[in-house]
Amino acid sequence: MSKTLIPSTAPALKLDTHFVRGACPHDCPDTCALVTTVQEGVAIKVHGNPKHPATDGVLCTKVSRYTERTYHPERILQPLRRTGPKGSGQFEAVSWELALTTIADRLKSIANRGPGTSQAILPYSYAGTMGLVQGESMASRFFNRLGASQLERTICASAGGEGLIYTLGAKVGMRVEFFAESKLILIWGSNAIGSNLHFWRHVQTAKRNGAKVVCIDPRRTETAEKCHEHIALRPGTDSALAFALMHQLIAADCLDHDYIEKHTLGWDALRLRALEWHPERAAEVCGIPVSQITDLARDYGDAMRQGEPAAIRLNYGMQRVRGGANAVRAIACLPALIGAWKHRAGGLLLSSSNTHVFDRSALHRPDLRPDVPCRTINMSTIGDALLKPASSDYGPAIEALIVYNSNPVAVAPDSSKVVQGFAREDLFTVVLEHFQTDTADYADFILPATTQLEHWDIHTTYGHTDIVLNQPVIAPLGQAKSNTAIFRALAKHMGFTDTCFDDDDVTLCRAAFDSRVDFDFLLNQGFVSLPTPDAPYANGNFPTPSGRCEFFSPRLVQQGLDGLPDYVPNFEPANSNHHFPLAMISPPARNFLNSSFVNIKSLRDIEDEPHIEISEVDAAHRHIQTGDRVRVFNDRGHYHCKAKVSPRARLGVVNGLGVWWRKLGLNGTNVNELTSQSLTDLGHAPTFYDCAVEVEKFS
Ligand SMILES: Nc1nc2c(c(=O)[nH]1)N[C@H]1C(S)=C(S)[C@@H](COP(=O)(O)OP(=O)(O)OC[C@H]3O[C@@H](n4cnc5c(=O)[nH]c(N)nc54)[C@H](O)[C@@H]3O)O[C@H]1N2
Ligand SMILES: Nc1nc2c(c(=O)[nH]1)N[C@H]1C(S)=C(S)[C@@H](COP(=O)(O)OP(=O)(O)OC[C@H]3O[C@@H](n4cnc5c(=O)[nH]c(N)nc54)[C@H](O)[C@@H]3O)O[C@H]1N2
Ligand code: SF4
Ligand SMILES: [Mo]
Repeated sequence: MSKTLIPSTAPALKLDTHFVRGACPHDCPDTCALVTTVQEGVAIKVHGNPKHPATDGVLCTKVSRYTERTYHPERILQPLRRTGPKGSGQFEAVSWELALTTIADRLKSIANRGPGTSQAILPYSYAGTMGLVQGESMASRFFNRLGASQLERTICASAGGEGLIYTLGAKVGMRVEFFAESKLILIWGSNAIGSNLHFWRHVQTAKRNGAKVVCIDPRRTETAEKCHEHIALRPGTDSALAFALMHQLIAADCLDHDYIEKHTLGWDALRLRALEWHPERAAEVCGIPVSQITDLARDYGDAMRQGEPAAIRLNYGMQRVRGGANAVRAIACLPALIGAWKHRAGGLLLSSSNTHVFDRSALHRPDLRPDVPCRTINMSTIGDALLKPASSDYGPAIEALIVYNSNPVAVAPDSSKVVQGFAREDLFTVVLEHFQTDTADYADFILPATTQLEHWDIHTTYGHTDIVLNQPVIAPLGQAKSNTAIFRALAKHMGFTDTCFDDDDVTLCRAAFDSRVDFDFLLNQGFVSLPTPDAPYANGNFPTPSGRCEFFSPRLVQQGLDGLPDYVPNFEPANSNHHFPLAMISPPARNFLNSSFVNIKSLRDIEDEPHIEISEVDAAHRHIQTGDRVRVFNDRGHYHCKAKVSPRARLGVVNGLGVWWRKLGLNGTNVNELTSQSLTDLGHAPTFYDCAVEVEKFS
């Protein structure tokens, strides 16, 4: 991590050097504001914008090397057509005209069969870029106009998101900068140093001012190491811990009765449920000492007694299990119990993404959809979806798949099914990409997409509250086109005459917030901070139907579900009696971003080789030593990697850091060969970290 001030500390610059303001496109809560140095038309260095408080001139290692990504020798810079079998990665260069005409003809042949047949076409995209314009603007318009199947975008955050919305009402929480003033910080299901670096800065300030910091994570991460206390619970047991904390708060009467009375719903019912959770019971479930629970409850309660702010940085790592949404619901009740929200440095932050809502309809144009019912396909079960035949329930089999901003063959669970689906000879697949990823290997056509240095975009964030603009730094390399340009061109080839397919990218950037944002100001400064309340729930005003923090959710009852949060055990509770006795979690490697950057050699070298961390005891049982090649397996498949006997792994849990490209793995697979397509309690999200395995030495 290097802090660079521009231009004061920059070396002597040539006359034709200039700087362009931008935004980091990646799926990361920090949404940094960038400044790129351009020399003689070449982007030579990407820095953090020192004027943007949330970025503070600092970027993570990955993105400070962004020019390596843009100018990478393996960038795809012309349209490619498949020449070998699917998955073989053999392609030939073709012209844009040939690619677009062939793709449009194929899509038309599906769409023109009759009403609703376009549902055999599926877009598949996620957050390769978080930009509102290169994300879903022109692409959504295109698929809406076409009447394609809709994609339920659940692969990351929808369980926790739902949990939060049913409890607090929206993805709005504490402002990240106020963590610097907190006196007790719980970092819960988050490896902040690895994946939320700019939040960690505020933690360091708080620590210097005497705050106590506790990390709740099965893995002893680089973050956990630097906290005062690390609670290494078993994966998927967070709600048990939350209930035991409530139990202790009740027992010690460390409750803000006034806040509970005025601003919450369902306390009597929640109280009874919490009283079932003696710390001893939770300790057993979580696999941690009772004292860690009672000490944490004491600290949390003391914060209230002493009028000091207690804050929770919850993150998505703890909701990738069967009970992910229930766990978020239980944890999101805690701040209200002690009235922590009354202080701007107290409360909780999971996501800030609802703080400034952009004009989705203006960008996506759902009004373009034909007036016929349309199905939705869940991206998290793409393996099963691709393998399903036509039926009256399901509708037509998927015949065409258009992938952009995502690498599903590497990142979606239960890869062997995903690969089987992508390998279908009768499936027509188009992939818009920078690189020949595992997914691109299965494409009929690969279309070369621009990187963030080559296109316009506008960004909201889920970790702070500013809006950041991205201006192009250089012209598109080779024949690359932005996603918007590709979908505009496809629309023309389909014969779509709607004028919205003429909108250019600056028009789209402006449409996202319309008059709410002064676009000239944004152009000049690169980011804008719109007014947001310092303490959103200090006086209640929760954006739930009741206006209260809903411990008990009448909306869930209406759906036939439990109105209260509960402990929902994992689908695959690994234990020593089990066939597959180890629980595997697969959190991100620090120098990759999901599967992005795995092909950047300088970053891959830091991450070494695909590996699994295993505790000393579990390794000894299996005669495994660091450096051994191991086979990690369950009924779904097997994954070969190197073992690291490591204090980062707790007893009974192995950490298979992700998400490597399959083709760079030791046996052509990655961790998702082992994960399942089972979905979470709410939000239909994947359960990546609810996965039982066995590990053996490979000989
Ligand atoms: N460097 C880097 N940064 C990233 C990413 C990346 O790949 N690399 N990915 C980005 C994306 S898409 C996202 S969604 C975020 C993800 O970042 P986070 O929301 O922080 O989620 P994860 O990194 O999945 O997991 C965070 C921590 O949760 C722990 N964990 C796993 N299971 C459990 C559990 O059951 N309970 C608890 N309490 N903890 C658990 C993991 O060990 C991990 O250390 O980060 C973003 N930032
Ligand atoms: N086992 C396991 N699996 C996981 C996770 C885990 O923790 N463990 N994490 C999950 C999470 S949280 C997430 S969010 C998903 C992420 O899954 P994805 O959203 O698929 O993220 P990436 O793997 O980064 O792949 C994004 C792709 O988009 C491409 N791309 C970037 N910008 C552009 C652009 O402007 N145009 C086009 N056309 N392409 C672009 C990149 O080159 C990259 O190949 O993975 C999930 N998978
Ligand atoms: S990945 Fe995150 S920390 Fe790194 S530059 Fe982008 S927004 Fe900042
Ligand atoms: Mo994610």
